[in-house]
This record gives sequence, C-alpha cells and structure tokens, in this order.
Amino acid sequence: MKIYFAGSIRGGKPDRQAFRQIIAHLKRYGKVLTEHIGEVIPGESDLIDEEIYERDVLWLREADALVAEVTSPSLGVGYEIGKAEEWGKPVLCLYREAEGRRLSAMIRGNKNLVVKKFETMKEASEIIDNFIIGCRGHSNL
Ligand code: 6K6
Repeated sequence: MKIYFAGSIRGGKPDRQAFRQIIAHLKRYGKVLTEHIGEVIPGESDLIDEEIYERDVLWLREADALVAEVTSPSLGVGYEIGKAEEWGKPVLCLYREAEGRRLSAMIRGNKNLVVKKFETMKEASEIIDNFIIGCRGHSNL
C-alpha cells in the first residue's frame, strides 16, 4: 500500500513530532511516499517550487490513500485533500482541537472525507488502524 502523508510545511505552525509519530505508524501498513514531511527544516530543500509541486502531484496520483494532519491550516494540504478527493482516493484528516481555532468547514463538512479528532498518539493510531481496515474493505490493498 502506498500512503501519501500531508502536513503543513509553510502553512500554520506544524507539530513535527506528531507528524513523525503518525508517519511511523503509517509505515506499518506500507510505503509512506512523503516521509520527509516529518523532517522539514528551515530552508527546506534544494528543490525549486515547480519541482516540489510536480513530484508531489505524481506521488499523490500513485498513492492508494491520503492521510493528512490538518491541525495547522495549510494551503498545500488543502489542495492535496481536494485533489485526492477528485481522484476518488480515501482521505483521512486528523486534527487536534486547539484553543481559538476551528477546523475549516470545507474539511469538517465534507462527507467524502474521514475527519477525526485525536488527543493522544494512541487515539491517532487507532483511528489510522480503522481507516486502513476501511480502505482494504473497498479495494484489493
Ligand atoms: C524538503 C524537505 C522538506 O520540505 C522540503 C521542500 N518542500 C516540500 N517538500 C515536499 N512537499 C511539500 C513541500 N512544500 C509543500 N509540500 C506539500 O504541500 C506537502 O505534501 C505538504 O503536505 C503540503 C504542505 O503545504 P504548505 O502550503 O503548508 O507548504
């Protein structure tokens, strides 16, 4: 199974430790195409933006599912969710309730997406396990 993990890079302040823990859990189920998102550092990479966009869209196309951490708002993550939905891929959006912030209605109000709140990594892991079971139920993964 190929999983595309999406999380804020230039958007709202990301929780990289949570990203890394989610990625580590996803790796039990297959290849995480975007593992580097847990490791982003200032300056990011030598790739120019066009190269990042083209590579990521290709990865998203070949992915069997998208798992997005959406606590921090991110234009890029929102775009990836919209594309994955358009291409009929299963999408899981995980978020933590943060004071003074409400998740976009365009995510929480979309019945095509699985949107789940988590607090602990144990909860996030259980949500991921159920989501993957659901993906397998709908395909040959
Ligand atoms: C290299 C290592 C870490 O970061 C880089 C260079 N930048 C990006 N690399 C890979 N994917 C990226 C990069 N910038 C944005 N993205 C994609 O958009 C990822 O798949 C994220 O899910 C999403 C983040 O978008 P913004 O708007 O928060 O940057």
